[in-house]
Amino acid sequence: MPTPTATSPPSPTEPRSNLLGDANCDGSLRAADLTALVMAVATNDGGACGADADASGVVDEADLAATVSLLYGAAGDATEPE
Ligand SMILES: [Ca+2]
Repeated sequence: MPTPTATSPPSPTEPRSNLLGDANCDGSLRAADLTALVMAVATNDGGACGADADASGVVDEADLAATVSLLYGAAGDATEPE
């Protein structure tokens, strides 16, 4: 039986994660992505997968807010003041 050299994609239509906010590339959006994004911003490494949550082309603090919105809802009850 052949042994795969890399982890198999979870779905044939989704070879790698393009999910916005999926900063840790695990294919789902959860609190761990926020941690991964904080590290990406802090280390200025450009992030990976969906780290550029606001699709601006750069991974920066704005993506933290965008990821929080994706995670918890932009119209949640913890909205920031204008
Ligand atoms: Ca961005």
